Amino acid sequence: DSPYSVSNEDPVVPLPRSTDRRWSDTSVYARKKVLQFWVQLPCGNWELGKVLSTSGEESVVKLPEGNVLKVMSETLVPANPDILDGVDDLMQLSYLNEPAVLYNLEYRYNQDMIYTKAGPVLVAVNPFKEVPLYGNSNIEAYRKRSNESPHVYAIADTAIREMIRDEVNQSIIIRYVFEYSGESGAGKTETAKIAMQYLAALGGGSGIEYEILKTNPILEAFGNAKTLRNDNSSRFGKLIEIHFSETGKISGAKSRVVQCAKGERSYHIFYQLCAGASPRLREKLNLTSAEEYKYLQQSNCYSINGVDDAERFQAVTEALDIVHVSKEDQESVFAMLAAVLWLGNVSFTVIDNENHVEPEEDESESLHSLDTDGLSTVAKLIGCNINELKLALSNRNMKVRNDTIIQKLTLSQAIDARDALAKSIYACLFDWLVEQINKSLAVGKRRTGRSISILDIYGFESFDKNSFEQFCINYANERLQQHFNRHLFKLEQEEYIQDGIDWTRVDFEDNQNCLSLFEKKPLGLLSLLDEESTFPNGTDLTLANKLKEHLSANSCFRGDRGKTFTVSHYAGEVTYETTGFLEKNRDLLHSDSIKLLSSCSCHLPQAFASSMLIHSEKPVVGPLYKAGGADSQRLSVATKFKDQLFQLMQRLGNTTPHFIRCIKPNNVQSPGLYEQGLVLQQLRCCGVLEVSIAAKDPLSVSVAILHQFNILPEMYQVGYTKLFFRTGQIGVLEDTRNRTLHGILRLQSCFRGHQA
Ligand code: AOV
Ligand code: MG
Repeated sequence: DSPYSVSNEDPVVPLPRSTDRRWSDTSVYARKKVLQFWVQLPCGNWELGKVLSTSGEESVVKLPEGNVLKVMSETLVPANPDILDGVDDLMQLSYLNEPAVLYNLEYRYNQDMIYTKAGPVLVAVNPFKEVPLYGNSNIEAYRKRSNESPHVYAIADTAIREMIRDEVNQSIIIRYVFEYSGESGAGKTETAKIAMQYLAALGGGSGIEYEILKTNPILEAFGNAKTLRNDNSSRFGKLIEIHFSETGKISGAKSRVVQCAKGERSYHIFYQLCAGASPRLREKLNLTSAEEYKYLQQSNCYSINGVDDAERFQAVTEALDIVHVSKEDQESVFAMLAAVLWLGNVSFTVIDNENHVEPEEDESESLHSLDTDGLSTVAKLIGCNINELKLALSNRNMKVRNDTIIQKLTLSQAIDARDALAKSIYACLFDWLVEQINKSLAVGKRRTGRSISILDIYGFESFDKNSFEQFCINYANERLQQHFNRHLFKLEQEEYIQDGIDWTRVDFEDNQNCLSLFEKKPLGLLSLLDEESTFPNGTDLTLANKLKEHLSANSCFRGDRGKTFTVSHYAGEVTYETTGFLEKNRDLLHSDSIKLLSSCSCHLPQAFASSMLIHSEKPVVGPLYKAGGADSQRLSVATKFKDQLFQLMQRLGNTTPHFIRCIKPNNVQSPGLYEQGLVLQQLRCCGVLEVSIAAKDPLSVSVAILHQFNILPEMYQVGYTKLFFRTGQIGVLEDTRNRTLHGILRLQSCFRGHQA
């Protein structure tokens, strides 16, 4: 049902735009016996065709269904011989072009071979179904190296071996390329778990590996949410570091999370708590069903297909037991969750002061709360005085010169204050949990061994409207991309130098310019944002104008109309709107709310309050906060994010990286559906194609091969397009080739026998 129909008698002449990387001279390929070509149909898909005849600049091509069409010869792209169908490594393809890569990945995907190498990078195409590639017998096969097809296990295995051999820490960096329209669901988190599974199986025996695997259900319950695109979408980035003792046993682990609030989401744990809490806990927390809570009503979806929330809740509490979070602490955690839910139900009404005359009041309106039921429950759960809670949600202490004045909040300010408090409690709770897990898995003082880190983090994002969150995420990805580029660049260089090949450097795109745009001080995006955030009169518009005024000289920056500006990221252009930037960067939580938390009788809110202030990392003299003055002691959100990112990059900087790129073959989470256009878009953005194609200068590769087979340099000379051999050398090469091919065939038949 191609949108494109041609009759056999009357060849249509579609003339697709010519691009580079295509060939121009059919006769060259005729001599090379290229029989098949890729033809791009107007819909964008590629099809294999045979050239029937060529005249002038045009060729007549026959498609598989028998359709015949006439095309410009220069638009034809050579296809690989059938024998190369489905090779393990894209680098083995004779013709490494976009349709060849697409076809190879699809060919493998259709046979459940979801992993393929692209040189040093592992490409993983999400199968959206169970594939028989995992579990103990497969782990064993990779451990023994009896299975060498590309796999996350193979990557993890290489990481372990290199860690031991080189005594260097390793990292496995899992990323998706570019999210255009929402949550990715490309398979990063699953891939990270598969890698952990392998490491745990190999480094087993100390007992701690079980604990490490149990951190997954906890972090997912508290950090993941169901979204339109992914039933288990991660709302945080994670680096888990697994430590090994000198004897190769796992000795501990540490997780670092990078969080950038992605709006109000309903995390799994809320539904699990509502569905799975025991009657006693329900009563204690005054819990009702998920449908009763405003925060959970927003998505209007209370269950996930095939998931039993009550069962999951039991699994989470068991996992918490295993990582040594005491039952008491677990109850405190659940109390915080209930407090967040009940906060969402606190509502406000505006009352007219003319009817309620209060002498000191000079404003015409003031707020009145509210649903006292919710309020008193929240106060009870966090252990504070109900009146203080009321005040924190409806007033703000402001410091003006040496006086403190009390300002009444407007209705929308009060709603913001309430939501900010709920978000902060949740964010602190998540950080607190990570800290508890880390304590439980701590390596202790005998930290003599090495580690392997696994990074599972969101990729570039570009939505219809891009705000502060995308700004932070894309900045992080720009940094990771540089890490990736530089590593591959180094690998390439090393390989050629090792082979003694005088290699004119292939210039890898460097994104330093874009990073400088973000990081330069004082005139970079982050500095200017922070500066504007400290001005009380700063607005989204003044911020936008300021950026345009100072940054237009950078070629990665473009000032657009009004509040928008565009950044040329590595993966493409993204247009940001400064609406909400300042508020989000200042962090809406007011000192009154922090003060409230620190006054609570429960230990968790107290701990949250002090963690918020200590984060300022400035020497704090005197009381931790002064009324109205605390904001100045807290870091901006962007700066905090940047600090977290730098810590993370520092960890990664000292490791040998291994890269896995997750590819999403369709947008509907369906098995067996491979959309060429979508896959190609991802391959193009992530640099896999560039890396492979750049590395494949045929002449250098040929010379490298000769070197590998010990053909001495005096036995040949290198011309511009050909190698010239001394007499007799070709025979030697042919022999070598026959021997090698035989070896490979033997191996392949062994392997097939093994599989059957
Ligand atoms: P993500 O981490 O990349 O998305 P996930 O790892 O959560 O994506 O994968 C999404 C879904 O794809 C999973 O829930 C599985 O159903 C399926 N899946 C992924 N990998 C595999 C695999 N190897 N085998 C079987 N099914 C798989 V996000 O965190 O949303 O960016 O935000
Ligand atoms: Mg994920």
